[in-house]
This record gives sequence, C-alpha cells and structure tokens, in this order.
Amino acid sequence: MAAHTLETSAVFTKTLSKDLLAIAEKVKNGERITPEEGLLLFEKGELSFVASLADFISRRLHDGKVYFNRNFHIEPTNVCVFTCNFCSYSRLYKHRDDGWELSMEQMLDMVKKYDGQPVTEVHIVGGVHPKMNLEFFCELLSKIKAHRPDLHLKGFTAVELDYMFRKAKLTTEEGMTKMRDAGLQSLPGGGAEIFHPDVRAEICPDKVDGDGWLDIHRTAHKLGMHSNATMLYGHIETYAHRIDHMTRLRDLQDETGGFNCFIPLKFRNKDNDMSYVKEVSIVEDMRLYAIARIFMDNFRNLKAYWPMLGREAAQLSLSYGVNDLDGTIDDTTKIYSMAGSEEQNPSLSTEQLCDIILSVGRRPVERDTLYNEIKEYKAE
Ligand code: V47
Ligand code: SF4
Repeated sequence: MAAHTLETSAVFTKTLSKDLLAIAEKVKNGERITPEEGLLLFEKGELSFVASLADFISRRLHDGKVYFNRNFHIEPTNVCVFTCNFCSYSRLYKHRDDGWELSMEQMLDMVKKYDGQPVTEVHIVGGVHPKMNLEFFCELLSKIKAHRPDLHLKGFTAVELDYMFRKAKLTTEEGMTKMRDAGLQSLPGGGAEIFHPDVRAEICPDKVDGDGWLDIHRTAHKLGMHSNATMLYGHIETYAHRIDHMTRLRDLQDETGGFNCFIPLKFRNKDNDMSYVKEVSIVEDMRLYAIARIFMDNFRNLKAYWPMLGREAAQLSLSYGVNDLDGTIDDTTKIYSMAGSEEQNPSLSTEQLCDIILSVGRRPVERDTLYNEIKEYKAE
C-alpha cells in the first residue's frame, strides 16, 4: 500500500465482511462513518484492519508529521471537593494536609523558572479547591500574562470552571468572558470522562454532567477560544458508551469547529476506588486510537499523552492514527504517576522526543498550542 492510497479491493475483499468493506470504501473516499459503523469497528474490526485505515487517514492529513509542544504544567492543588472514583490524585479538603496548595507566589516562581527558555505554553490544571476562586485564578492569569506575554495560557477543565462560575454566581458566558479577559486562551480537555449518565453515575457522580461539559466548551468556542477534548476509557464503559461520547464531540465540533485535538486517556488503576477494574491491553489501546482516528473525521489531531500511556506505547500509537505526542513536560505532572503510570518522572528533552518520532519513520514538528508549526526537526 502506497502512503496515500488505500487499496480496498485487492487487499481486503477476500477477508472482510460486506459491512467492514463498506467502511474501508468510505475511508478511502474521505466520507464520514456512522455511529453504527463505529460500533461495528469496535466489535469486529481487527487490529491490522483498523490500523491500516487510521494510518491512511493520518498520512493523508499530516503527511507523516508528528507534533509536539514545548510546555510545562502548573498544578495549583490536588485538594478537591469532588470524589471521582477513578482519581488517585485528589484529597478532600478535610485531608488537605496530605495534599498540596500552591500560593500565587509559588506559581509565579514556577513561571519565572522558564524565563529565557523557549517554552510556548503553560498548562494549568488541578483539583477543585473550595477556596481557590475565580478571582484568585483571574489574578494568576493576568500576572503570568504581564510577566510573559508570549506564553499561551491553557488552563482549567470544564469541571473546575463550572464550579468557579457557579460559586461566583455567574453564567457560563459571564465567567468565561472574565477568564478570557484575564488572559486565558485555551481550555484543556479534562473532565469529560465518559459523557453517558449511566457511566458518570458510577465513576464521577457529583461533578458537571456531560451536557454541562459540552456547554462550557461551546461557550469558550463562541468567545473565540479553543479547547481540547478527552475520553477516559478502559474501565466500566461499553463500546456503545465510547461511540456515544465521540458522537457528542463530533457533533459539537460540526457546530463550532473549536476543538484542537482529541485525547483518549487510558484508565490507570493504582491507588483509587476502582483498583478492582483491570487495565485494558495494549491491543485495545491501539484499536481505540485507530477507531478514534477513523470516527472523529472533523478533529484534525489525535493526541497520545505519553506520561499516561508510557513512551513506548505512545511511540507505537503513531502507527495507529496518532499525530501528536503533546509535550516536553517536566515532573510537575502528578496525575498519572500517582495513578500507576510507568512514567514516574515524566520528562523528555526535545532531542529524546524527536528520536522517538524519527525512529519510527515520522517527521517531528514542534507546534504551538493552536498547531501553528514552529520547526521541523530532521535526523542528524
Ligand atoms: O479528567 C484522572 C484523567 C484527566 C485518572 O488537554 C485519569 O492537552 C487515567 O485532561 N487514569 C485530566 N486517567 C488530565 C487531562 C489532560 C491531560 C493531558 C493533556 C490534556 C490536554 C488534558 O485525567 C481527568 C481524567 O480523565 N484521569 N485519573 C486515572 N486513574
Ligand atoms: Fe477532583 Fe478531577 Fe480528581 Fe475528579 S478527577 S476527584 S474532579 S481532581
């Protein structure tokens, strides 16, 4: 199979059912597949089949380019009013002595540590602390912007925003406008989990629901901001729940076009209230990436978050539709090391990240948050 052609007739006709063959034809012609067809891929699509379709789409969109970003994380606190059963990271307010709460000065010092370094983004996300309110975070944003105007401020999941806006007695639009005016430019994709209420009731009953999450992102897009979308997979959800989740995101993307990328997040089971749930296999991880690439036709970018997946699995995912490995992140990200990821100190230099990409025959390209290309790195 040449890089940009998909030979559906010769390769697949002997082995595939009519339904799967119809999906391959649609992919070849650049057509959207239906939710029923997405479900069929989960139920019947073998790894090699979905991989060839996903890689075809990824090469057609990106010509072998794999993006990464020079960013760093600030996690203001792991104190949280919510009790998501899959979370290994949060501590209730009454147990806050076991957790951390950074002051404004500590967070500004973290930003200053990167003075003179070519980072383009700061990603701010954490627990939902009852005392860290909208005013506090608006002040943080405007102080970071004043210190370093070129840094793109990406921060706060819909869960954090929903809580802050409700506490401030503001509508979503009023609250989001305040955040935007203080300097917030993009929202990360967290808090989406699985939108379906049956699953949410079991894994995260008390935080913003699926419609609320979508409404916050819709509002951000309307105000000219961008955002990401995640899906926490590999726990109690069924294939139908995954398709329902991705369909809702695909519909919102049709409406606003404001999503930058889709990020499947693999459930890790260490030290949380769902430790009894076995983690899914790497074959299921790769099938999920490939099917997401096929189904989410209006999302240009599919990201594997290597601190969660592990660097080798993330490298493998580049053959299953992934075209973004997120960033060169230092060890400020704790959410996955605490949940059992093999990456206990997730830090990669630009050279290491480029080696990972080059050694599987792809083209490493540094991007900014909005996927503007900064530089392509060639093999030495
Ligand atoms: O919403 C929590 C997930 C998310 C576990 O937008 C877990 O660029 C697996 O959304 N096992 C927060 N996942 C992190 C997040 C994110 C990460 C990287 C990049 C971006 C982006 C966003 O982490 C939560 C939840 O879905 N999570 N606990 C766990 N045990
Ligand atoms: Fe809090 Fe987020 Fe953990 Fe849920 S996933 S308990 S909202 S920190």
